[in-house]
Amino acid sequence: MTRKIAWVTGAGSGIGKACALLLAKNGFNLILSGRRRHMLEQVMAQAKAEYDADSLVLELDVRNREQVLKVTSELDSAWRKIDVLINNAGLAMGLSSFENGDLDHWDIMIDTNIKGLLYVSRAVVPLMIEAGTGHIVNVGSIAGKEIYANGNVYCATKHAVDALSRSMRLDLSKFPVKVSAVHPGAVETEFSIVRFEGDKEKARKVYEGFENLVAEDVAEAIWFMISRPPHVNINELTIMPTAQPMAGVIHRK
Ligand code: NDP
Ligand code: 8X3
Repeated sequence: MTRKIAWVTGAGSGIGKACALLLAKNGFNLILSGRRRHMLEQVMAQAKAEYDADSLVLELDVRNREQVLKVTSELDSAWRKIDVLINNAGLAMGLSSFENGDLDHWDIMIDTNIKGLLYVSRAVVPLMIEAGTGHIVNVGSIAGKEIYANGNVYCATKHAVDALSRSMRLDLSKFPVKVSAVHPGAVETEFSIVRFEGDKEKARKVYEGFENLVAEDVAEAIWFMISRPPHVNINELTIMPTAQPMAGVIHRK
């Protein structure tokens, strides 16, 4: 049987990497995109060695509209029937009260989390419509369901992901293309290291004194959504560490 194809954005680390490997384990070939080619190539090698999955590595910044449209339109016929798209690439930058917000950080978050997700989706959706099937999973956040102190613009971008997920589902279900969203709480990945611009000590403290989620927890939730039969769509799923009952509240020992 031919293997299905999943495109995972931001596949070189964290949740994206865990999704890619779990999908490979479950019989998918992979399109792996992100800006750091060497990280993607490591995932490609692991997916091949452990699960005999083939991968196509795309060094791609989701903010680059022309590049996103170009690489998608130039996909070889063997890679054009994309069964699953996981819009995972995203980031937080900074954790400042609104009046101190860094405008460059705001631009990067808006360009990546909202516009990047839109560019990739807009490029891939016609291929799914042509195939008459497809499933898009948007990685939102608890920050897209609630707000927390100093989360301001990151929360706004993830609220946009939530609204877009619902809008995309409304518009695309007629083809039928499924759209789901997963909204995780705190997951220890490169997320906080990126948020604090490489300050690993500050990032480590975010996860101190409680059991955070790991990337594989989120990947398993996403796999549950992807593996439902054609007539079932999991619209959204919020997944939190038990010690984090809501955004911004963590019970630490
Ligand atoms: P990571 O930093 O480990 O992963 C983020 C991935 O996104 C990286 O692989 C990065 O790759 C990629 N990426 C970032 N910017 C771009 C860009 N402009 N173009 C292409 N790829 C990009 O963190 P996570 O795994 O935690 O984050 C994955 C998603 O999960 C994000 O959308 C995040 O907002 C969301 N999330 C994370 C939570 C957490 O607590 N960790 C909780 C809730 C949601 P590269 O740098 O090579 O491009
Ligand atoms: C990240 C979730 O709660 O760490 O999207 O901000 S949280």
